[in-house]
Formats: sequence, C-alpha cells, structure tokens
Amino acid sequence: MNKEALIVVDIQNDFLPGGALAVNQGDEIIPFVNELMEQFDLVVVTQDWHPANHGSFAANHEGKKPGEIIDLHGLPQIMWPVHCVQGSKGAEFASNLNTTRFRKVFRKGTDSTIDSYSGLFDNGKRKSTGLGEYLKSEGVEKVTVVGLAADYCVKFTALDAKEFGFEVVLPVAGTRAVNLRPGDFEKALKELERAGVEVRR
Ligand code: VGL
Ligand code: ZN
Repeated sequence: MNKEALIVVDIQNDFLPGGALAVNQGDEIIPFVNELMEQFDLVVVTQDWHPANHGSFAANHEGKKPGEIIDLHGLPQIMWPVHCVQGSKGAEFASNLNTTRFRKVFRKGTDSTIDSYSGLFDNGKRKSTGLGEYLKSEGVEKVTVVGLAADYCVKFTALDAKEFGFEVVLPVAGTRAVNLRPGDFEKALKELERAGVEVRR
C-alpha cells in the first residue's frame, strides 16, 4: 500500500490578507484545502510559532527593514515584519480552516536564533521538527503539500520532504506566494519540478 498524507503549511492569520506578513490572495486557498483534507486519512499541519525576540524580525535588529538580508548566526536571513508570535491572534489558524481534520501540529521557528521555513528542519538543518520521522513511522510514502507561502515555507517543506524520501505532490491551487520579487512564485515551482516534486498546475 502506498500510504499518503497531506501536509498543510502555515495557514495562519498573519499570512492572510490584513495579516502582518500577508500573502496576496492567501485566503483563496482555504476552501480548496478544506475539500482536499476530506480526501486524506492523515493530515498533518505546520504552524509558524516565533518568540517575540525572534532573529528573523526586522524590529529586533537596529536600523533593519523588512526585505533586507542580514547574517543571522552564520546563515543569510531575510528580515520579516513581526509575525506569528506565539499565542498571538496572528499565529492562530485561519478561522475558516477546518482544524478538526488535523491529526498533529508541528510548530517551527521557535528558536530565536534560527529561522525555519521548512516544516521538517530549521534553515540550517540543525534540528528536526519530527514531522518527517512521524510520517515515516506512520508508513507514509507519498505526501501532498499545500499552504502558505509557495516561495518560502511550502517550497522548503516540499524540498525537504522529497529529500527525506517521500514522493511529493504540490497542487498549485493549494498555495499562493509572497512574491517579494515578481516572478518568485513561478521560480519556486520550477525549482520544485527540477527537484522531482510533482507540481499539479
Ligand atoms: C513564512 C516567511 C517567514 C512562510 C514564514 O510561512 O512562508 N515566510 N516565516
Ligand atoms: Zn516566520
């Protein structure tokens, strides 16, 4: 049997229109994701979950503005607006997302010294969140990845899942991009295809 799982990445208020790190039209994927969850017996979820002193926040670095890149303990780090602070409204899942289908939630970005775009590992691949190991222990061989944002957390989650040994599918209808630079969405999709991810357009 080829057991499958759905990974729902960071569908949280701060990534929706009106949120602190709003993804254009990010809210449009929610009905699609709610329907898709009904087709999976195993749904796992990631939640961006930063302490207020997180090193990815421009506000925590004197004179830095969102979009600038700094060296954060040896890794290049894009400066983001303060977002998904632990316990805040912005860190909560979208109110119209059907959370009753969630089997397990993996929180990431909890270490102030390093960011974590992927739901499996931090950006330095120093620590695992346990997500990959959990799916393996459940006998999963194939994963579908949806959520926000296509050019950051969805991309790195899909790449790490592929590298972890899963077959990976990304339905484009289930994601939207930050697009800091125009074209980042398409660039991410190409990169995923080159890595062997099945991008369903
Ligand atoms: C994300 C930037 C910073 C994401 C999270 O979920 O794509 N992007 N933190
Ligand atoms: Zn974040």
